Amino acid sequence: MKEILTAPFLAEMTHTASNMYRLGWDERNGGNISLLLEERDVSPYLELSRVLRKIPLGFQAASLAGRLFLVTGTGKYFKNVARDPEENLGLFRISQDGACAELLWGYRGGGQFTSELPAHLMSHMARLSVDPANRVVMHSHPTHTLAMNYVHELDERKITHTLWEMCTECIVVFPDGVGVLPWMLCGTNAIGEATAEKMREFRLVIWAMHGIYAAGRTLDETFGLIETVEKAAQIYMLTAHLPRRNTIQDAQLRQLAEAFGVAYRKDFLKL
Ligand code: 2HA
Ligand code: ZN
Repeated sequence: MKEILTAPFLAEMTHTASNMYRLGWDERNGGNISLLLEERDVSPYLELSRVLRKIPLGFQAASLAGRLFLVTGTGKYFKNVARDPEENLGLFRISQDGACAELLWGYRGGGQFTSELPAHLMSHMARLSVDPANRVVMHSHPTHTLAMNYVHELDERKITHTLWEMCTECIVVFPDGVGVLPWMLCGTNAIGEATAEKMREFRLVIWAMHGIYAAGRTLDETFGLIETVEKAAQIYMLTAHLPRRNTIQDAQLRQLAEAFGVAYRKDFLKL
């Protein structure tokens, strides 16, 4: 067996968590990441039949039975993931009955997966049903995105439109727009189900006055989605209180989407 700390997927996970912390998106234990792995990626590093312990999920994930996930731990700080991956991350398989996580590595000292696992696994199920190549779900508390929640209407069309207007490339990066959930109690199956419902339509979902969820095929792509929204939200917050002299017009947004060949939410433009 090769040393798991040398696995590329682990390096990428720790690097991503460190970057999210560095950008101020994940204070204290804020934020969580889940990465769907293939058996062939994990088998050089772990004996897949050796289950350390079984942790009940508290919900049904039957359509993910047998799938492997690397997930940040509950109560753990993104700040510490790179320094001690085995304490702060866990790698588990969903049991055949879809009711348990079979821990194969990590959560050292009796830890367990993030309290937001319902939102993560339900979002994986939703995204896989529209994009079989989806591998990542990421949750974070990016500062300007959150600030914008307090001063902008929390309407999907309006918030997406404002974000698209803030940087030329936004409509190319997230042509499908940003979904919005009203404030809800976090860590519950209910917010998980609501997030997953939005994830059928959007790869980005704002949790009002809390943060954002993103889904994508790679850690880089998913990180980039949040990074682009956060950049646009920062520009909005830098300019919202000033007289607006210029803006990107809807016809120009359409021109961009057409030039880059992206399927965009036409109903989010006024043309
Ligand atoms: O796990 O961000 O939403 C910490 C959180 C909860
Ligand atoms: Zn959160």
